[in-house]
Parts: sequence; C-alpha cells; structure tokens
Amino acid sequence: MKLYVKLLAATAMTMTMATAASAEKWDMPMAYPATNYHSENGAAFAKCVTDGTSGNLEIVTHPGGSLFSGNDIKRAVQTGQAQIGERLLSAHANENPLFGVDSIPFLATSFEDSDKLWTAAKDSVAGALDEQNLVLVYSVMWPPQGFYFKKEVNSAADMSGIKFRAYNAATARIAELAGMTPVQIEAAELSQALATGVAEAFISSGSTGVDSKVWESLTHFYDVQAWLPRNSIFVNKDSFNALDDATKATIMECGAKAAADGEAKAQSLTAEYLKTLADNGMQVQGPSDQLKSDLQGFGATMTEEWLESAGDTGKTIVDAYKAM
Ligand code: PCA
Repeated sequence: MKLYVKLLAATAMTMTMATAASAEKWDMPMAYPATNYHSENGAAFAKCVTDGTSGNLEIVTHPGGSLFSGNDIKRAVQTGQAQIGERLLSAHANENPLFGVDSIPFLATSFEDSDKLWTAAKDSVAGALDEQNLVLVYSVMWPPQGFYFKKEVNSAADMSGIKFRAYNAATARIAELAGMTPVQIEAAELSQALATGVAEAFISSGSTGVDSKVWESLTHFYDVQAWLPRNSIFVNKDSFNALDDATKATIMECGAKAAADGEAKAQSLTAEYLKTLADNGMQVQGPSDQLKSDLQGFGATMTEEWLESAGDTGKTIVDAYKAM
C-alpha cells in the first residue's frame, strides 16, 4: 500500500513537471493603446486561451507598440520573433492587394456590410497569410472612417496642399487624388505629428480620434463613413503547427468569441466616440454634397484600381459580396 501511494505521488510529480516543461508563453504585440477596445478585446482573448489551456499556453499582450511598432508586427510574427500579433492588415496591401480589401472607399460602409465583405474575403485573406507563414485567428473592424481637419472642408478642392496622415496605401491614394501630401504615421505617433504640424489632417475612426485627443490640434470631423478597416490577429505558422489539437482548437474558439465581442464593442462605442469629439469642442458633421460626390469619384477610381490589382480573386470576392 505504501509503495502504491509513493508511486502515485511520484507519478503526480512527473506529470506536474511534464506540464511545467511544456507550458509555453507567447508574446502578442499590438499597436494601439491598452485602453482601446481592440487591445482590451485582445487581452480578453489572451486570457481565454491561457485559462482554456489551464496555463499550458500563456499569451501575454503588449499593447501600444511597446514590443514592436505597428509597422514591424507582421514581420516579427512571420519570422517568429513574436508568436502571435495584431495588425491593421491593409497597411500591407503593397505585399498583396487582398490585404486591402477592407479599405476600398464606399464598398462596405456599415457594420453589416463589413461583415458580409469579410465573409466573402476571409478565406482568400487567410490563404494569402498562409503563404507568408501566418495563420489567421480573428479580425475586428474599426468604426466607419471619417475625415479630421483644422478648418471647414466642403470639397476636394478645399483639401489641396494639406499634409495628410496616412495609415495604408488607400489613405495615401486618397490624399494623392485630393492633391494632399500623404505622410505615413502610426497611430501611436499621431498626437505628436498633429501637435508639431508634421500632419494637419487624417482619415480614421472616432476611436483613434479620441485615443489621440485630436481636439487638441484639430477642429472638424466629417463623418463620411468611407469604410471599416480591420485589425487582424495571426499566429506564426510553425508555432501554431507545434501545438496539440486541443490547444489549436482553444485558440480558434477564443478567436471566434473575440471576433464577436470586438464587433459588438465597436458598434456600441461608435456613437460615443463621436459624442466625445463633440463634447471636446469639435464640429462633428456629415459631408457636404460636393465633398460627398468628390469622394465618391475617388472611390470609383480606387475600386477600379483595386480590382485591377487583385485580379480574379478580387473580382470573385466583390461579386460574392454584392450577391449577399
Ligand atoms: N484607427 C486606426 C486605423 C483605422 C482606425 O480607425 C488608425 O488610425 O491607425
């Protein structure tokens, strides 16, 4: 009997040691501030995985670009410097136009349409990431994009000559079409760029406007609802493939939950963000008819350009989306 108890104790110890030896810690770099809903949602996802694997896989988030700046996160995960990360994928549309499917002006401008477009595009985007040694886990959209300026702007002509902060190729292209000068700046550096005059205007959501306390530098927000870009969360494929099936399933289940929770948060926060802008003295309004039609024109040009660059796959996605 004694021997049996000893054996049991020894077995339990070996098991504990085995668990401790196989427990893994993953770093998850994220670009946006810890208090942003994307980051909070990412932290909840990380906890879901950590809890769901009883600590065997611990995911530690690093928001605010603290581990890698936004622009470096994707490459860090591809090369295994970080095992998992979050990135605004459209910022990498130069690598594959499919990454920019969420930033085609006026193609999908509501939460409902953003969901449809993502349903149509998701598998192709995941395939493009797979080719780069990445496994797509989930994505969450930003609220609809509008323009921030420090003066009244009623047409594209009014934008000419402005230094315009861009966050991807589409935002740089809009700047170009409107005769502005694009300058690529990460959200983490946006407040400073506005304060120092490196940038004088930009397009983004109310979320990033509030994060950046944009009212300290700018005065007008035009709620044009041009598109809803997404942050995507992806894992290094080698790290993912090294996991057992149960852990892989936990990651994907937590990801599905994070996608739903993140979207709900984005939806419920959208009006609040615009109210915060107004409460801080900004003029929050819709675009004039002229501005609207100028932007629609840019949208038509950019839709054509995207379809040309994204080839058959792009056309299949847009056709499938429009048929939904
Ligand atoms: N905020 C991010 C991307 C889109 C958005 O709403 C940014 O401005 O960087």
